[in-house]
Parts: sequence; structure tokens; C-alpha cells
Amino acid sequence: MSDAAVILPEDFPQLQNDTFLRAARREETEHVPVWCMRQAGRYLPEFRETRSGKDFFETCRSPEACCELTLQPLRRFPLDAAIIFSDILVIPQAMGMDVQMVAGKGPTFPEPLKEPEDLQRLQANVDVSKELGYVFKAITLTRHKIQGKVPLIGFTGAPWTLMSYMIEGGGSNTHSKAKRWLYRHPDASHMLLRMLTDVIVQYLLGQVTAGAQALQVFESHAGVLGPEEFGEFSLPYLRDIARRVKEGLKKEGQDVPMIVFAKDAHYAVEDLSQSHYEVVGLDWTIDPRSARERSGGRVSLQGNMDPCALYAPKGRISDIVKKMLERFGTKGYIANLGHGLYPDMDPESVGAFVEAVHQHSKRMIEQL
Ligand code: 1CP
Repeated sequence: MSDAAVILPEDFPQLQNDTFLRAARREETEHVPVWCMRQAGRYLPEFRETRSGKDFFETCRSPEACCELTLQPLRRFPLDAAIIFSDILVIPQAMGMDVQMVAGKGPTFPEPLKEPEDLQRLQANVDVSKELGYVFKAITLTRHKIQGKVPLIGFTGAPWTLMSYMIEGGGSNTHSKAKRWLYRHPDASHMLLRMLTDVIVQYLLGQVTAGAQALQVFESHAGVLGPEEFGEFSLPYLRDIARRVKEGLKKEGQDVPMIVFAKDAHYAVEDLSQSHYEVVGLDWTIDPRSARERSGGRVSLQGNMDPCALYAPKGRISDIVKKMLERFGTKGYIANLGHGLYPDMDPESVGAFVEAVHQHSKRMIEQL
């Protein structure tokens, strides 16, 4: 393939396996599609090899490295979707914040936002093609190199999750610095959430133009908010993102399914199911039957096996998957874990998970 062919977001190879896209739209499928959050990750020796000795965000800025890391899990497992290798924290960087990935510590902001005045440090009108064009290039390159095997998912962090990192300065158990803003500086909090929402909308639209065939919005820190705070500081922005992205896509004659994953927000399943997303992602603490009931059949569901179930022997993984499929049902369902894979997980267990989803679901669908 010539360089010119791989950098233009056009003439993409034809999609051969659209099971994931059909399930996202609640259409019939021959098997339940499956992918794993963090499927490109340190549990794979080839991932560690490609990443070794290189700075994390430098890797994110290399379209070739992102493409390679995205494709690695597909070479091992018959997954039904790929997610572009990148990180949610590229957005705070695009808004002018310094973010470093510190070994053994995770993402670190040397100068987090402390008080509302600090919002002035942020770039309000981000030119996403300029600041995040490297992600778009990675998506375009990967969409060519994936050769139509499976759809490519683009993603973003949701406003509240990004806000919490920008104020905490890294990971946190309590998120008390960020929550302090919600209670003490609600207006400044809304201002920041709006700024983030504006960038996210442009960023997601750019990802689709670049070749993303579905989009996932990660509200990973929903769980530290109660229903009231979630309703005020998360949900309206999640809705706004889906509405504005859909509107923008429609103008271009496009449409891609959108997934919202608000981790630990059990109380919000009803609301999330009425938020313009086609798919609601679930963590493992929610019972699939209750989620189905509460989502009212409006959306597809994605999830939600406890990632730690991958530590079980293979036969047991297969039993857990079977039970999960029975509880979700095979229509309007995308199998996944309830959160990302951990670095110490055995790739063979991931293979057993994927295989069990395909095997059991084929049998169940044949018997319908
Ligand atoms: O060196 C490394 O490889 C570090 C591990 C790693 C990886 C593989 C980080 C650091 N980010 C990523 C890639 C990544 N991040 C992907 C693409 C790969 C894939 O899923 O296959 C995605 C979708 C993300 C998204 C992301 N980053 C989220 C949302 C999902 C979730 O886990 O809830 C979050 C919260 C982050 C922040 C982040 N980046 C990295 C770490 C270790 C963290 C979490 C830190 C913390 O809060 O404790």
C-alpha cells in the first residue's frame, strides 16, 4: 500500500464483519459480537515489546505505533471490533495542560487546576485538527491496515472524568479535590464541563471523518458521583455530546453508533438509555436482567463480565459467559468485560472468553 493511500480517509477496504455494528443497532446477528476494553494492553507481550523504552504519550503521537498496538489483539483473537490505541488524557493536553505518564504511578499533571482562576490557563477554542490531528492520522492509517476485518471504534473521555483528572492531577480514590469544585464552585465547574464538551464534540466528529465506525464515551469516574451530582454534572453533558455529534454527522450524511460507558452509575441506567446513545455499557456490578428491564429495550447493552473472572480456569470462564449470555439475551447485546483488562491477565484466558461468547451465542441463536 502506498503512503498516499494510507493517509487519506477515503477508499477504505470493505467491511467484512459488521456483527458489532448490527448488534449496536439491535439488528439480528449470527453470534453475539465481543471485544474487550483495554484489549490493546500490557497483558500482551507484543504490546510490552512495542511500548518498551518509549514515552507513553510519544507512542500516542505516532500513528504507526498506535496502528500496530490496535491491530495486535486482532492477530491473536477473533474479536468483533478494534478500539484505536490512544488515551483519554490527550484532550487536557490539547487544551494546554502538561500530562505525563509516570511509570508505576500512572497519568500525572504537574500543574493541576486548583482554583477557578486556573481555567484561564486553558485553551478555550481548540483547533482539534491541529492539536489532535495525530489521533485522526492514527485512525485513518488503522482503518486502512485493518483491511475491513472488523469495525474500528474511536473514543473519548467524558467531561466529568476529564475534569476530575485535571483537578486531581492524576488518579484518585476519593476525587475529593474535583468534588470540592462541584460543591464549592458549581459555576466554574459547569464552565469547565462546557469547555470540555465543546472540544469533545469536535474531536469525535473528527474521528468519524478520519474513519472511526463507532464511538465510545468513557465516564470512568461516574461512580464517585451520587445520582444528584451525576444528574447535574455528568448526564447533561453526555446527552449534549451525543446530540451534537449526531447532528454534525447527519449534516455530512453520516451516522455511527455511539456507546456510553458510565462506570458504577447503576442508578443512571434509565437516564442513560434515553440519552441518544445506541449502546449503554455496563460494569460488572449491575445484574444484566435488571439493566435490560430498566433500559426498556430502547438500547443495546454492552458488558459486563467481571474482568477478574479471567483469573478463573478456562472451563469456569465458559460457564460464566454462558450465564451472562442467558441473562442479557442474544439480541441487542455486545459482550465485553465490565472494565479494562489488567496487565497480569493471561492472554489465553482472553482467548477463552472470546471463544466462549462465540460458541455459546451461536448455539443459543440457532435454537431461537
Ligand atoms: O504504558 C502503558 O501502556 C500504560 C497503560 C495504558 C494503556 C494501555 C494507559 C495509561 N492508557 C492506555 C490506552 C488506553 N486508555 C486505551 C486504548 C487501548 C484499549 O482500550 O485497547 C483506552 C480506551 C484508554 C482510556 C482511558 N485512559 C480511560 C478510560 C477507560 C477506563 O479504564 O476507565 C482512563 C480512565 C484512562 C486514564 C489512564 N491512562 C492510563 C492509565 C493507567 C489510566 C488510569 C489511571 C488512573 O486513573 O488510575
